[in-house]
Amino acid sequence: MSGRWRHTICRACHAGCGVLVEVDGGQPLRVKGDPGNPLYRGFCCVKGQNMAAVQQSPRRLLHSQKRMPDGRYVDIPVEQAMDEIAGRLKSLLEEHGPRSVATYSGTMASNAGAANGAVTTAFLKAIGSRMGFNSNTIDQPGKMVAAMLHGSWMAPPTPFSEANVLMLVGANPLVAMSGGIPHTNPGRSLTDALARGLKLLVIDPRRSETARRAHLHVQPRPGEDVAILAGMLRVILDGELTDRAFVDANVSGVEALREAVEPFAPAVVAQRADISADTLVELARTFATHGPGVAVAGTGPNMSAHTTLLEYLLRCLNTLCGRYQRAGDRMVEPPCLGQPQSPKAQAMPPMPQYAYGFGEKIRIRGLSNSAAGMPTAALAEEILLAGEGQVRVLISHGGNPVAAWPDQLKTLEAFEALDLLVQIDTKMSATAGVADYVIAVKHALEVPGMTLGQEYLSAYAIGFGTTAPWAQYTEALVEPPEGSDLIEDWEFFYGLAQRLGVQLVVKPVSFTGTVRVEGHALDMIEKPSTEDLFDMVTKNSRIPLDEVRKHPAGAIFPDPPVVVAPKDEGWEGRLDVGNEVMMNDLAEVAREEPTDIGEWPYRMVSRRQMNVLNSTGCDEPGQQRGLTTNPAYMHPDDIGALGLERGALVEIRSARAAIRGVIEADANLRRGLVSMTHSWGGAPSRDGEVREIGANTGRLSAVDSDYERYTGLPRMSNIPVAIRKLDESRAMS
Ligand SMILES: Nc1nc2c(c(=O)[nH]1)N[C@H]1C(S)=C(S)[C@@H](COP(=O)(O)OP(=O)(O)OC[C@H]3O[C@@H](n4cnc5c(=O)[nH]c(N)nc54)[C@H](O)[C@@H]3O)O[C@H]1N2
Ligand SMILES: Nc1nc2c(c(=O)[nH]1)N[C@H]1C(S)=C(S)[C@@H](COP(=O)(O)OP(=O)(O)OC[C@H]3O[C@@H](n4cnc5c(=O)[nH]c(N)nc54)[C@H](O)[C@@H]3O)O[C@H]1N2
Ligand code: SF4
Ligand SMILES: [Mo]
Repeated sequence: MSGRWRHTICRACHAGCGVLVEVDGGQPLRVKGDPGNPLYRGFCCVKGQNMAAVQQSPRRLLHSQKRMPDGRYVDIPVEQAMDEIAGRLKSLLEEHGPRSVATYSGTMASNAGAANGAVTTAFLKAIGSRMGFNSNTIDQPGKMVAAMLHGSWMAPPTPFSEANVLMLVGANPLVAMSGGIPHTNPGRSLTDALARGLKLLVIDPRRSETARRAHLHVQPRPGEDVAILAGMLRVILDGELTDRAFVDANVSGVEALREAVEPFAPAVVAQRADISADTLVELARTFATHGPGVAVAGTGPNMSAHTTLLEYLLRCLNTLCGRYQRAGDRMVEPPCLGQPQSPKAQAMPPMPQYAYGFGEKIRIRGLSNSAAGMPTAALAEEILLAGEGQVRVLISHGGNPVAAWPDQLKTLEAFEALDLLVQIDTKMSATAGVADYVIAVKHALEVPGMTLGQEYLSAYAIGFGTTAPWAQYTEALVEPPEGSDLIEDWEFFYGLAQRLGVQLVVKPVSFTGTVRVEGHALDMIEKPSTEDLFDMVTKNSRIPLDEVRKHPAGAIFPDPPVVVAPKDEGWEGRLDVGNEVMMNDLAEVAREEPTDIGEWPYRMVSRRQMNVLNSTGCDEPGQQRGLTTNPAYMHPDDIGALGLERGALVEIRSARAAIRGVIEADANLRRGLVSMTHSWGGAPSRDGEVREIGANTGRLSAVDSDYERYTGLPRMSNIPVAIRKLDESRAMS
């Protein structure tokens, strides 16, 4: 390796690949995979490869921006911006109280800086606001809520490296680096696993990149996943295919579940989901009898209504089949930079009081905090509703609400009504374009990084994470561009706290919540460094950060090993597969009538693409590969039946709103669908530029009419739509 190549962590998505970057004269030239990396094994996707270009992108913000009364944005020194914002915050806090100030942390908040989350949390606490929102509740919030209703096994689920069967419900880890297959080079991981005999089952209305490698790919109607899982559970219970010993010792509620899945006979489910009854039985039998292994769901089915019920039934499936590590098993991915864990082969019983309806209430549709966090999908309405408690200030960082939140028109209306909108970003994103201030921040290569956030993935949900205790630290490798005036997200919150005269206390990160950790009061006069913060959030970690710092290429830290302890003497905790609220919801689903297609003959379904991360990268030529829009993919026969052709301009209309789309063919789709990536495009005023900037599918969702009652998550996939050809010459004017 030439001296110019340096090891670093890619921070262009959550996967944290260990990569190599060529640095010359203080500038990054190229980024590539690290063939010597034992876990990522040379992997680096197009987003990672483009990191050097993004660092030098002409579209990058090098100075913070202030919006002038005429709508123009002008450069403003960041210290002055913080003075002005703190001044306005102070008077708003005095007049309206802490609840009037909300923060929103998006995907890049944690991807880009490992200390950002802890400081944002500390800031809210210091000013006394509980209005911290993040992207979790517009993602797969049912995962956390279901865990509280079902209970959690206090040791990990079956690790991927030991799985004989894997079932993916609407997840596409080969592209998303998300659940199901380790995010550490998923392609290679899957190839190896298939070679050792893993059976892969995929349920997805699209023959996704991952589905193409499955033994059994079921291509149902979208939105019928709850019925499919209930049908599988019925087959498993009827056939006595459960792990009897495990269930007898650790599970309650089996009879209630048996009764609740009764209406989901294979023939009934087959009819609803438009699959064959034999296939459903095969799915269930294969999953139950080819263990160990796990079942995992992704965003598609979570966003197609019933996120909590879906995730609850998935937990029931894994639990009835006993898909957890047992006493004496070695934990494959114990935390390194996170707090130590002591896994035990026993059930943490349900805590329904912490599932939903607790903590901070919002004034919208009876929603409140949940195990997944505050309901982001209702924040726009909370901003719009006048009266005591109204949110008047939003500080958004590492996220892009105008592009990513469901119901774009509502979001825009709300942001218009805010007293103050601050967007912390690297670019003039869709949200930056409507903000009062845009705080310009450093690029990942200009700041230190560490893999603490990646460790969270295995704690996030069953089937996430990787196969080894991996940790890496990287220093800042290049200086910010000359003449720029940039900070990090956390420095903005620190700067405000300083000016408001409040004390910040930062806590080490614990993923289980079972470890009590002491906070660290920051010096509010001498600003700490990012390195200082890294030390604070990793204090008492299983592997000291200083040890990890000695291995710039990253390393696996197996010692000391962490082994699952036996059940405590007299422990009585049980996992519950018969939660009453969930069983009632299931009964409701059983009673659902097939929806009348009426004026909405197609269904809009979500998908992700490798070259962009949500809205990040859509505008980067190095990632676009010539495709500057997010096409509206349809089955070729549907395109023909509509009298359209590839490249045609269409209007896609839901009951809520309409967007424009550019038609593209995809024979991997079921008929009757439009499959599009989210977070492209701009506000309605830019609809004419659909071929240049894409279209915003979020606009098709309605946050207030079709949403889940526990988390507020609206329908963001499987949205009924109509499609109509547009006259190009008129549409573009
Ligand atoms: N219709 C539909 N809507 C969806 C989804 C869907 O599948 N369908 N998916 C949902 C999901 S799962 C999620 S998680 C959300 C995502 O929601 P968000 O996290 O709100 O959206 P992103 O597009 O990821 O926002 C990233 C922002 O960070 C900025 N950025 C890039 N690099 C940096 C950096 O280094 N520092 C900082 N501070 N900012 C940076 C980008 O310019 C961009 O503005 O979207 C949701 N919306
Ligand atoms: N390259 C890249 N990676 C990403 C992201 C990105 O934007 N780009 N985003 C990141 C984020 S924020 C997240 S949350 C994860 C998400 O990771 P995943 O959940 O794996 O997301 P997708 O790749 O969109 O896969 C969702 C699949 O669900 C299918 N689907 C849609 N509707 C339904 C339905 O009703 N039922 C079923 N069974 N399937 C359905 C879609 O066809 C699609 O194949 O990915 C992360 N990784
Ligand atoms: S998957 Fe791509 S973007 Fe994500 S960390 Fe790895 S190289 Fe970077
Ligand atoms: Mo997400």
